Amino acid sequence: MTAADSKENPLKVVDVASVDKETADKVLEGFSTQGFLFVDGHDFTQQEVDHFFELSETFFKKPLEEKKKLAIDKNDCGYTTFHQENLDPALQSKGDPKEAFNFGLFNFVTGDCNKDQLPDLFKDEENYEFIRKMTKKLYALSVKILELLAIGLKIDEDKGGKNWFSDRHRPNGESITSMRMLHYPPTSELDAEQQIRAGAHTDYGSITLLFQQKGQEGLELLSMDDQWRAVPFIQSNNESYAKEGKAAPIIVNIADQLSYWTNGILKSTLHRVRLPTNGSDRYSIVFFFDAENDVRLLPIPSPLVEAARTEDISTKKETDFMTSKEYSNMRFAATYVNGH
Ligand SMILES: O=C(O)CCC(=O)C(=O)O
Ligand SMILES: [Fe+2]
Repeated sequence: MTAADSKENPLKVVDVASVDKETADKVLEGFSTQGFLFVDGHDFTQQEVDHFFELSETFFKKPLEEKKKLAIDKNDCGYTTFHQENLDPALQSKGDPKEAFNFGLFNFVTGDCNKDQLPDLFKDEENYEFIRKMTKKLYALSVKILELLAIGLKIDEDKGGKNWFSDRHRPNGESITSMRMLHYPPTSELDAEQQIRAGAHTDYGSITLLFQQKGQEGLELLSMDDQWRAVPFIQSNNESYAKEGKAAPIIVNIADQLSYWTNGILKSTLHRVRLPTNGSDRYSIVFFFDAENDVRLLPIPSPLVEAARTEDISTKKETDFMTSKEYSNMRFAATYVNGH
């Protein structure tokens, strides 16, 4: 058995129900070591998560031709089909055997997104209302995590304190934040050799939130001892959460821009999706949260981040620092065409 086949959970579980120093320290500890955490004490119910996945399955079961009509556009919204993306071109010559639907152009005040490009299924009044609700909850949880990080990094109160990051991820700001439904069909329907379903990669933006379902695991990360480890589906340690109908803990990871911005204190960890041959379908839902496009990646007023700086910035002007948009353009150019 390799490390990747172990069912043991390699990640810490942190309950973020309250935003305080103790929680912030735990969040910082997890993100500055493995770069991934299970977040519990969130606001999602199991019913909501199940319904979200039902909508995703209903969409992906539609005929390929119908889905292809919604092909991904310049805003990174829409459908990408099998082998269209390649997260690890060095190892995966054919591209990833997966399909995806991206939502974007969000306004998190209203929860609205790129409605014009959505399939009728998601435009349906009730379904659209539901998607808006989920979008707002994803934003709220992401902001909470950024607040905890700002507290953990000891950002000065008079420099913005716990709001330092969230002020740069405002609900109606323009950003490339996207929400993505993913489908990995069983390998028997594709090339039986292709066990790697999303090649090894790191995400681009600030943080990523990910839902995977029980019995459909497959996410693996490169652990601190350089071994691939599976991230299992876990239930909450807090029994009252299940009684209240809360969903299981959610996977959250740090992405490249936030790692870069914090001088590497927060770790952006390589991960991939590997599925057994002849297994079942896998569906996952991912929220890639990014800073506003125009935000400059200026030095973060944190003693911890300052202490980790290796470059002399004393002669740098404000405009010498990249904007969030410039950073992501640089990353997109370095890898592949669409997606995170
Ligand atoms: O499907 C998953 O579990 C992970 C997908 C992923 O890492 C990504 O799309 O960036
Ligand atoms: Fe990823």
